[in-house]
Amino acid sequence: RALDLDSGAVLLEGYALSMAEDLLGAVATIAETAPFRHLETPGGRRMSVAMTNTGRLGWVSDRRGYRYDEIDPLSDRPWPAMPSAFAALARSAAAAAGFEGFAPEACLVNRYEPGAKLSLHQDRDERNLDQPIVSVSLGVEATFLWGGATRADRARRIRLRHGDVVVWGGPARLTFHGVDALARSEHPLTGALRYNLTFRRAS
Ligand code: MD5
Ligand code: FE
Repeated sequence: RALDLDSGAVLLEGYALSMAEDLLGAVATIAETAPFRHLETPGGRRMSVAMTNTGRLGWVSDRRGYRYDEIDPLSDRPWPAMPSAFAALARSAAAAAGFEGFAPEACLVNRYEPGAKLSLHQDRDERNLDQPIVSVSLGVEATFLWGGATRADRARRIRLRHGDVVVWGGPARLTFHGVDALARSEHPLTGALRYNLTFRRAS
């Protein structure tokens, strides 16, 4: 089932369900090379969401700011290569939402433990804002905050469940958004954790 959330955003309910176990297995493999870590914000705060990346580019944050980097600062080596099944899933989901030819360079993997959240923000570190962002939710369900063009706009609350995929493109691309503190809950595949894969074209 495809649901138009707003101009540009399409929720594909359960789109990744049949692949979820394989995706989680691949995430575990990625984390052997590029472990999950709590990045520091430019303001010096530790993010409650733990992150890693796969693909040519990875998103990082530190005292110097936010950026995409080819090198994992923990290992000083390139990020682990993006599994072909990841790129294929992102490409087909984007096409299902009307974005043909999506070829992600970066997959940011977010890991939420109970209480972890993402404050309202815009994703604007990518050079090419014409390309959508594809996000895949796995494990414990979360409440997504879907705001407007300004931080002050009232946010809608959208439940994102295991296997859901959202394609954020067009006018939705710069919408303020966040994730509520994760409730303490259990999922058979991930225990208390939620994972989110976000596929991006960064350059
Ligand atoms: C998450 N991650 O659930 C979300 C999924 C992030 C982040 O927000 O920056 O890592 S991506 C949600 C998203 C991306 C781009 C645009 C919009 C939402 N939007 O217009 O609402 O961990
Ligand atoms: Fe974001």
